[in-house]
Amino acid sequence: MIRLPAAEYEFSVILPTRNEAACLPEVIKTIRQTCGKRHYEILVVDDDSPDGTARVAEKLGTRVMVRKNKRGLASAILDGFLAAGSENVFVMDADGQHDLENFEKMIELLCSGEAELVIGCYGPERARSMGILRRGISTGATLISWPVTGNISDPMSGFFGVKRSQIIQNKTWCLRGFKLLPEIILRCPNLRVAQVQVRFNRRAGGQSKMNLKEVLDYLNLMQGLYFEKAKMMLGARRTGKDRKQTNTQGETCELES
Ligand SMILES: Nc1nc2c(ncn2[C@@H]2O[C@H](COP(=O)(O)OP(=O)(O)OP(=O)(O)O)[C@@H](O)[C@H]2O)c(=O)[nH]1
Ligand SMILES: [Mg+2]
Repeated sequence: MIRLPAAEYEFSVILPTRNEAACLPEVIKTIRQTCGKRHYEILVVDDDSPDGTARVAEKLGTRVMVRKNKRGLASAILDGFLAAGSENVFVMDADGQHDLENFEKMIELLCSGEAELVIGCYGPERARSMGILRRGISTGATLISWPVTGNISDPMSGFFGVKRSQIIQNKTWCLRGFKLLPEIILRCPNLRVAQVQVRFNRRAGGQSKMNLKEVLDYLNLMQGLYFEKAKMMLGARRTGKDRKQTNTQGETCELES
């Protein structure tokens, strides 16, 4: 993977995609309208979507990373961080659900250094936009994460910005399932955090990728993070170059340095 110097842009926007060809043009147009003449990049991290998402992204003139042999939202985001050409990196969904009304504010907070982690927190309209089952899953997932994520109001958010160096310097990630933010909050505990309310729109097209497997992966991830949190609280965190942290299936993922 080619890694650009992390200071090339004021900020990077990572859009993880799996079959989002229908939504991507509008999402990219909105980002461009919102960001105006700022010096930034959009990086689409696509898991070889059969609907031609990568081709659409290329036509729109964004950077595109196609992952042929890998799948998974959390790992796609991590690969985006590795490839990003800025220290200030934002992640958002490519389905139009994240309203960019307050994105400018999030950019200012992260780029000025006032915050090192900026989280777009959804308002009550998100719950109203979901069916009962999806709402139950979302509420349950948030409740389960709180022992790990503390007083963050929306640790399940897929819209956030964080200093790239904080992610890169942490060598080990569970990378299971759909959600990366709870793991960032746990593994980077000393960040200055800002929470910004964002509106939540209906999906602009395509289909949600949330399914039973993602729910089970999430439970597996949380089990691993609980274990990690307990170790941290007991002060038993191992240190050193060869440190490895395992999830409940004994898997590890180590970032290249
Ligand atoms: N690269 C990559 N992107 C993914 C994968 N799964 C989901 N995504 C993308 O991640 C973003 C969020 O996925 P969604 O299916 O909208 O999930 P969600 O917003 O949490 O769930 P809904 O509220 O039901 O839409 C979208 O841009 C997806 O295309 C994956 O396995 N790989
Ligand atoms: Mg979505």
